[in-house]
Amino acid sequence: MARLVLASNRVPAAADRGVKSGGLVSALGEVISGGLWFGWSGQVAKGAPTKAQLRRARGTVYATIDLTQEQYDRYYVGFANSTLWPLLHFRLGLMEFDRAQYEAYLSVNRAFAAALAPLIKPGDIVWVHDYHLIPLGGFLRELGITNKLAFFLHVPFVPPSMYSVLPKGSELLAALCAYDLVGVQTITDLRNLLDCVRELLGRPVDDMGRVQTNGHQARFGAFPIGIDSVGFARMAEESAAGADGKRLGESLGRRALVMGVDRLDYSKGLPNRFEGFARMLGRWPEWRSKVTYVQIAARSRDDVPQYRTIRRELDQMAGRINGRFGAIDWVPLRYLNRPVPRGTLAGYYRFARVGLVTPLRDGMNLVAKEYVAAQDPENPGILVLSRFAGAMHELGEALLVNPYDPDEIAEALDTALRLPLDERRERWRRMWDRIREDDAASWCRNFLTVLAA
Ligand code: ADQ
Repeated sequence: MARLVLASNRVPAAADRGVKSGGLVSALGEVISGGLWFGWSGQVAKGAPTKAQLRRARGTVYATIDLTQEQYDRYYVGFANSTLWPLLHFRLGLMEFDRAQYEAYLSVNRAFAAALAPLIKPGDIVWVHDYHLIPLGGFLRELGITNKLAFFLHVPFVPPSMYSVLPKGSELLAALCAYDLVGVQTITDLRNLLDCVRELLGRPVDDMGRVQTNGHQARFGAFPIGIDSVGFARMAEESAAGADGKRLGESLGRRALVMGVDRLDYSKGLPNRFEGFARMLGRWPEWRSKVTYVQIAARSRDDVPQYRTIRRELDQMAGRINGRFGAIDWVPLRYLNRPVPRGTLAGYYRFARVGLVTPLRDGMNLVAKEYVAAQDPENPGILVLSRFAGAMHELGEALLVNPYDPDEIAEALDTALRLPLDERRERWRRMWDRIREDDAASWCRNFLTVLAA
């Protein structure tokens, strides 16, 4: 089998290498063994080295490169996270554009291509991940790389009416066409992206999602990412029975647990979720002292101003909700800004009567799948899920909500808490069958099979 070369903005930290950790690492952990993983080291250095640093761990070579402060500010904080991230999450009001940041984005991608090209061997398959690295494939081609090149976008894609506001947006679309295969999460994202290719690049797309440019053919497809469902289920069962689970269980007493787990990001819809919980306690006072909501929101992208703003907003909301509804022996909302080890999280999910996942927009949302995987088949909890998470396509038996409407969230919470056991089992079984079948390994296999075809 051909060697796999992965490129992503961040390469898993040394502590995570080889062990199953979050999202991408867990999805790709199996296929990357024996391969090479290239990306930013996570370090900011005085002068950026032009050669990647190589380290080997458990049969995989990790090749990393530092960024300078200016590259970090303009490429990562700037164009990637202040232009592309808000745009692709339908948040035009938060999108900023600065030509110098775009130039830096291109030049970092060019530098990455120059550092990666010498590491690519004939026959390798190169698989680039996410919005930070859209132009990488085109720059590799310019350096004479003729290997199979693929790209996967983890975030949503917007329709042409929205995408067209992005200055230089057509250049990025054209850059996508340099790959042999471009994958997105859902058929909605695929339709949006192909509409952009048609309307903004003026290129025809055939019914297999293929686009021809100067003799090169790029294929576009939807490949919904999965999790290691069986592994996660096992971890949840063990962890719920262990010390962490016991501690949570004792602290809850007989109260039902509503659980949310996210990166602290404005796309995750946390203020509306807090408000939805508060309205539920306001409209159905019988739930007071009977339900505890635990929200774990690990700090993320602290250098982007909007992330600091939302953190302040949530701190204040949590204080207000607890001040208004709390009792001497009951804290309604427990709000933690820390990452929590995966095993511990899995156990917490299993305790939760309700998994509350209400992003305003999300490419997929793996937390929704993890919550389902973690449930006890005999007494499963119920997922409350945003209609605008990619996971909605596979998890239609969840209670689906419009995350922009806190009252709808409140109503769904009340319904979820009252749902009888046989209905919870029925809904859970269907979702579980689907995510067990469409897991991380099959996602990788499908993608690589289409690429090879
Ligand atoms: P994210 O936006 O990071 O991913 P998500 O899909 O939910 O969102 O994945 C987050 C991962 O981090 C999950 O595995 C979760 O368990 C873990 N995590 C979240 N908060 C945590 C915390 N406080 N402590 C520990 N772990 C935590 C991007 C896209 C998504 C897409 C994924 C994968 O934005 O839409 O689903 O990539 O393609």
